[in-house]
Amino acid sequence: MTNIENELVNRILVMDGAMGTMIQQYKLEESDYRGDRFKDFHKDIKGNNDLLSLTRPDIIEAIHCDYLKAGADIIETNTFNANAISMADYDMQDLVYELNFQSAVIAKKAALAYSTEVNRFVAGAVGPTNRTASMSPDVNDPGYRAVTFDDLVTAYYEQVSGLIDGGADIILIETVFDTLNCKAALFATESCFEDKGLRLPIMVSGTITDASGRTLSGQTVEAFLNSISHINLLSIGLNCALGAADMRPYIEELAQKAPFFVSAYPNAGLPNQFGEYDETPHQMCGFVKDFIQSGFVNIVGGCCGTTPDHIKHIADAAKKGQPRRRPVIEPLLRLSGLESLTYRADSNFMNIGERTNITGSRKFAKLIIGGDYDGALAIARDQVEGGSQVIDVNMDEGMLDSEAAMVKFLNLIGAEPDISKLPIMIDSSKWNVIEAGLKCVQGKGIVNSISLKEGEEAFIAQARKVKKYGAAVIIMAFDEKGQADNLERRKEICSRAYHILVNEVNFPPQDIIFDPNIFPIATGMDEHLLNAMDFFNATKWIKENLPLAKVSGGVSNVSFSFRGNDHVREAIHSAFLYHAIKAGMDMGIVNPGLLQVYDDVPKDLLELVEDVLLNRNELATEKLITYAETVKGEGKKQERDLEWRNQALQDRITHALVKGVIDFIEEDIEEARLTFSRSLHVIEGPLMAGMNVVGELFGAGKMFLPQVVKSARVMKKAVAYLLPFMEEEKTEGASQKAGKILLATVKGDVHDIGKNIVGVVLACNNFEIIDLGVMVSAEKILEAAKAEQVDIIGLSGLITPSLDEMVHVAKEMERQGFEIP
Ligand code: B12
Repeated sequence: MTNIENELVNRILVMDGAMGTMIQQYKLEESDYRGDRFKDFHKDIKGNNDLLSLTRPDIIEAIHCDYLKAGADIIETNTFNANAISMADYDMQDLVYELNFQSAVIAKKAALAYSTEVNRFVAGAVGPTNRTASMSPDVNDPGYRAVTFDDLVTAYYEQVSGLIDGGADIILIETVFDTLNCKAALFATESCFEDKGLRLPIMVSGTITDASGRTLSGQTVEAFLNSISHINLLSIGLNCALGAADMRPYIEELAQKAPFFVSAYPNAGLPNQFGEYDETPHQMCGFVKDFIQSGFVNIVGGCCGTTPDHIKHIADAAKKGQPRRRPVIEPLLRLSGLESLTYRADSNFMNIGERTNITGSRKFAKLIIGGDYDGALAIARDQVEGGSQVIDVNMDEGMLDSEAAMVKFLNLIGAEPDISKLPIMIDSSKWNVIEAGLKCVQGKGIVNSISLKEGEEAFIAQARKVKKYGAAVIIMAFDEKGQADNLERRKEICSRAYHILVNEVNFPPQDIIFDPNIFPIATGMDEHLLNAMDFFNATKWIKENLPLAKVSGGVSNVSFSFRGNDHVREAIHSAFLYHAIKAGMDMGIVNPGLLQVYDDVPKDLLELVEDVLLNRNELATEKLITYAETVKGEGKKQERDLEWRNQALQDRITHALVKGVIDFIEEDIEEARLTFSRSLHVIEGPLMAGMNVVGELFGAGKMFLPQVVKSARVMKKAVAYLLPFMEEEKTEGASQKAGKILLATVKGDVHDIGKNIVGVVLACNNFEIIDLGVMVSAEKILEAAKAEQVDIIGLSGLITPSLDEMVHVAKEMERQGFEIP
């Protein structure tokens, strides 16, 4: 443990307060900024506060000393804007190294002078620059970027180099409003450490810009955390924008989820209409004390508007408090786009959308080659709406500058929040395309793929880079001798790659995903007889022997021999996935349009398919091919097969839900309605029964998310149909309002069918319903509950983490003194 880590285990450390507002008090003029050295400089430089480290070091040192006297343990260098990109505004980019070096020297001198009783530390402050790498400043050109990842890395490298050489103890990347800028700063800092042969602790502090609870570039707090957790940070936290009061829920979230120490240095409240901060030291300290008492923080301090007096109050509170204990965080695969995606054991199979893969989708290829990026984006959006949880992007096409196409498409996706909320899988067989893609995504995505094909050296170099950019990785079972085509080779290569990654590269094992090669079945060649079985067994072996590693694969490949025969292909995909998931397959690149519900595959076809997959009899391939001849091209026709319309009512409703067939649901629901005394009973009876079948199939790996999305649509249509009848059946005589109920599906959960039904039923019983929708944070729920003065709060949520979220809401209710149920 480093010196500062030791201190943080034992006590809460205090950061200093604002530099800018302190400088303002000196009422400096242009001549002060210029000093002797820049008296003839060709541009106005008043306001370039970082320059004062060269022209008025006395003032900067005095401010540091004021904060140290007030009790700051960590002081920040006067270098917030001392990078080539921001300094270009003053035409002073050539001074960057010197500015950082001198600022660190000044701060270090002050810190040492005050390190008599306790250690004081210097944090080299690295600001966000004045440009954003993941957003376009031009509304007419959303794919444009005013700064690239590489520009930022160059600028940050120079800055960090000066800070280290000048004696900074910590590198502090702060006021992060765009996580891609932050990732570039982390990349540069790591490179600088490598080149100098040393390591300093790194602190990162983001900023939540408004009530949306997101960064300026649109990430939630957890997505931000996931995006930068590839670096072993000293601390993560928040500063600036919000005052302490509004920062609370986000600091609380970091306190629960971050494996690092947590810092908070808010502004002195929100600015008034003159842009000044009014929160007194006493008021601000009240909020900070609450952070401390709640066990949220390890480092506290102040940002805009805070003064040595604020810091003195905060330091007094910190002395009396206990530091937050870092929680043990379960090693799960944690990805992010604008939102986070955590893969848990009970997450079921993870679907990776394959339609934005130029090698797999002719339609997408045509659009990209024809330059129709809007059309290509529409395909990506379709994937999201269809239930994909990760979007695979592949631009490997001979006719194309794949690197440029990857960058352009990812930048365009970045401007579409409804798509970029998901993590991205950057898919290419060319390393340069992968690396170009990694420089465009602010979230934590997945690289698909690297392998031992070109030997260990290249593999290690690429894996190190993937880790440094902060992505999970798919490893193809491929080595110097070729692609693994039997069980033993799959085991040998995956095991070798795993041990290199974990032991030499220090790659987090939960971020390693193997693709043990899905090869076509029923090719007619003897050496392919075990293609599916070898994949299943390899999957099982990987899950049992390579701890925390995951298994993925490109599913469409398995049915390659039956191109043009969608009926058979759909059956093969469903049966293959059923067995692969049972063996432990975690995720796959799938075309939801070519998937059937396992239990719905005609029994004769299923048997033939499984005979081939499981290599159960010698004539299996021949039989399947013969069968295939009889049903050629029938894939889509199946849906129009209306045989099921002759079944009993419950079976028809279940069929419609399981198959996602929306066309007849109103007709069937009407029939059901006439047989029940109340419309609600149709929901509670046949519809719930149908949904339970969906749930069972989904849980057993026989149905997949894109199909469940369709089921949900059918269910919603059925409920919507019943709604007017339910209103008509309102409890008679109860004309008075029965009370006001707030309903919400908790943060992190999208399930709302049940909640909506509850809302309808209650409304029909004369309750007034305030429905806040899905993914609603505790703060929003309680804010609305207060504003609306509701009588009851009703929460919904169906996934395991929602239980914790509900507990959290209940605790917040207690803390805020709610007395309603
Ligand atoms: C439909 C569905 C979806 C749809 C949701 C669409 C929508 N707009 O709601 C989609 C496809 C989006 C979906 C996504 C996922 N799902 Co889902 N989903 C289901 C499914 C099949 C049915 C849920 C449903 O609507 N049932 C019908 C309604 C009417 O019943 P209900 O919700 O239980 O509501 C009743 C009561 O609970 C109660 N109630 C509900 N809310 C409230 C509120 C109040 C105040 C009160 C008093 C009562 C009440 O009254 C309702 C009426 O009786 C269930 C399986 C199941 N059997 O529950 C899985 C299920 C809930 N999903 C599951 C999973 C894993 C997921 C995903 C994580 C999958 C993934 N790999 O990404 C994602 C989660 C995304 C997220 N962040 O939330 C798992 C959860 C496992 C777990 N323990 O965590 C389940 C159990 C499936 C399974 N067997 O594995 N899912």
